[in-house]
Amino acid sequence: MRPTSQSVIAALLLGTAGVWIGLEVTQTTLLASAGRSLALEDIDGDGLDDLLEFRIGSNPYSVDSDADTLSDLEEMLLGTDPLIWDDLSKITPSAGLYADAYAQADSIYLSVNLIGQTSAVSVEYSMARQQSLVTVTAAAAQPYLVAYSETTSSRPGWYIQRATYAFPRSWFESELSSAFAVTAIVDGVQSSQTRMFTHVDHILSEVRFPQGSGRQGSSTPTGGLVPLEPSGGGEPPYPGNSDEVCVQTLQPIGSFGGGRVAYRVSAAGCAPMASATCFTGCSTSIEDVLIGIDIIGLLGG
Ligand SMILES: [Ca+2]
Ligand SMILES: [Ca+2]
Repeated sequence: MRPTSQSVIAALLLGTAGVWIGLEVTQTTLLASAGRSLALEDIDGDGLDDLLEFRIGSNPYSVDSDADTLSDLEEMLLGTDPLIWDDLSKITPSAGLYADAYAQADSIYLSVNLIGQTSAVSVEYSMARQQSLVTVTAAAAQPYLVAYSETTSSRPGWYIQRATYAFPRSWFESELSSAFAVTAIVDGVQSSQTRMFTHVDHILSEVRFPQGSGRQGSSTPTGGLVPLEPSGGGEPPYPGNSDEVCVQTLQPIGSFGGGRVAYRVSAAGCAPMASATCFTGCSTSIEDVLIGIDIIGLLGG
């Protein structure tokens, strides 16, 4: 697997006149059934939490949403789309990393998934906030580990490791923008993924890339805004019932200290994610300025 690197855009919306503005967002609080927390639940047992399946649009009741024999989790690890049938003969096995995040109640859950031919991996976690960058080993992050599993892949000789961490939501609610990076060495190859958070109209949101899966790798600075805590009812939604989003094309226009980078919104809309609900005000965010944290740059990547 090639090492991956991507633009990191976590941010705020800043009006062109220097006045902070926010997109109008209508969000329904996630209502868990009585005594039941959706976080960490995995109804179909495919290794993707129900809320994570909600985030990527896969079917939380099906191990293999597109019935191509690759599980939804393996598709995320291989970089294929869990909603599009793949010809397995054209897929080259490779080591991989997939990291994602969502919020529920007082926690931000970070899901880290690795696939490789050996179970020996090296993982580091980094968190950037407005004024700080902290990098720790997996061992140091242990106090926040809430779930861990090792399973065999459907492909003989390959192994999947999953770790889920719960961090205090207050760490992120108190920051105007923040970012996570997960760096792993699997089968001797380094790869990294980032998740980027911001507040939109006081709602903690994530800057995600089109396709809803969060899979990146392109240097094209195109991002979308999604509430970090999925909207919807108390039950995991069916495919197609996606979050509210605002897909934006961002042009870098300047850098500041602490890894902060300013981007101009040159285009905005929801056409790339037709199944999603567009943020109110998305189309009028053109010419807004976002301030992101380039965590990969801070890490010297
Ligand atoms: Ca699942
Ligand atoms: Ca599949």
